[in-house]
Amino acid sequence: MSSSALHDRGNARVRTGRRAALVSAAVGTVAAGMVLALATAASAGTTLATAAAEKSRYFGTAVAANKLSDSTYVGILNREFDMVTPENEMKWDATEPSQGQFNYTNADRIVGHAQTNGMRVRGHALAWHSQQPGWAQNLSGSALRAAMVNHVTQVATHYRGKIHSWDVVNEAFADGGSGARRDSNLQRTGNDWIEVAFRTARTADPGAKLCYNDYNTDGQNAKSNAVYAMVSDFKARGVPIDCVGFQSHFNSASPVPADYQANLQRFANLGLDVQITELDIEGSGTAQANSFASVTKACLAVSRCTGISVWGIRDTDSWRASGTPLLFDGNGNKKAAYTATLDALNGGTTPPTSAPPTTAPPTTPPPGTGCTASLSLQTWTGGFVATVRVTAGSAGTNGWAATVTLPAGTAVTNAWNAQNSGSTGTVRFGNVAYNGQLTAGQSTEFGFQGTGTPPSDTPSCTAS
Ligand code: 9MR
Repeated sequence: MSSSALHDRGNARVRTGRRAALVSAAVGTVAAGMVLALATAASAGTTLATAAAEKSRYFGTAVAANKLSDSTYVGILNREFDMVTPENEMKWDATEPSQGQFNYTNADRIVGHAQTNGMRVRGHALAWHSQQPGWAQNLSGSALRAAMVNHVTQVATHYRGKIHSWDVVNEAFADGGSGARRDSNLQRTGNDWIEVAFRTARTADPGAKLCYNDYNTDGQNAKSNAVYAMVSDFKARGVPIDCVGFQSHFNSASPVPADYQANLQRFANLGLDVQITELDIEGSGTAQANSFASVTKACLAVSRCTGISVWGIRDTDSWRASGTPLLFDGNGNKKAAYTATLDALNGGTTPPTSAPPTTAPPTTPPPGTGCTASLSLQTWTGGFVATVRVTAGSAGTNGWAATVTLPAGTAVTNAWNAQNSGSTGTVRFGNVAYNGQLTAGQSTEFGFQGTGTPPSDTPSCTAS
């Protein structure tokens, strides 16, 4: 595949999503003349990840390695999310505390947890003025430039094949009306430091989408205009950039801008993906819920807005816990903001979960034996990403497995929304907890990344 085709591979991604929600309605008239309607939304998502997947998007969260031993935290993480961003563990100070000495212990724990549970990973962040180790803070000029290039190469190579998207450069523009680059030791190495970081990351991991990520760029303003100009220039000159991340940290002094969707759209129109990368909104109750809903709807309205990540799970996990800016309270209970976000993902109001008393309960389809699978590919020299669409037969599924035959020399490096057995030869991908049950005709997608020659045969599918 040509490099321009690779850079545009987001266009080729399967975006058909699942079929629109299958809604069966039973209308009954009771003696009192009251009409009751029962709606069972067979394919409305009941978690953030499944609801987002219905719209061919991911729903992610920042994760802290030291919370992976907290069972409440992990329970919510595994149930609700299909993308994780290490909150601090992949930053320069964490991964290269001494020059040339790399430590991946905590980041590897998060990546391992994601892989075990069928989630993907947003890498954060390769080059940033903040959270640099002391030795890098004391470097300048060509020594710092060389250290930055080596850091990007080493970290992106370590995680090659395991990262959905990398925040290659974070927060490189100044706040306020100047539209200037932020002054930093990296900026003082020369204005080309950003494109050098992107080219270096592409070489190290050609399968990852490469993002520029920033805050206060969520509406049209001097800062986002400056980022827009840089991205336009990169696209024009062929600098490898695939996505722009909008952090979306909001509070009463900095609310969701009225032109949020328009701003996402103008970046998408440059021919790259946009992602909401660090969403949190201080507040409570209905006002907070409405803001989360509007952000979610804005992403769904922009076809190249490929996913939303919140910046933590419970309010108490937040970097600004006092603002209670997240979707779960400190006890792990769903807040109004959660329900509003889920409803927005489902494109309306969540249907009732229990039937009115005069109507028959929804029936669970009996276990069936049929499903089919289809394969679509994005390829580059030496590697590929495969998307497999599993569709249930007339009996529906309680679980499924798709089997893919790989050419000799080909290996799976990472899978999401499925768990693989083996990585070479004949590889079986089984459903994960949240996507095994499909109603008749319903589809779900999983993916995997591999090195070598992509598979060419249609996967086989078995249902249980
Ligand atoms: O949430 C992160 C917090 O734990 C760290 O102390 C802080 C240090 O800079 O970084 C926080 O995450 C930031 C992210 O990496 C980049 N965008 C802003 C986030 C909130 O400050």
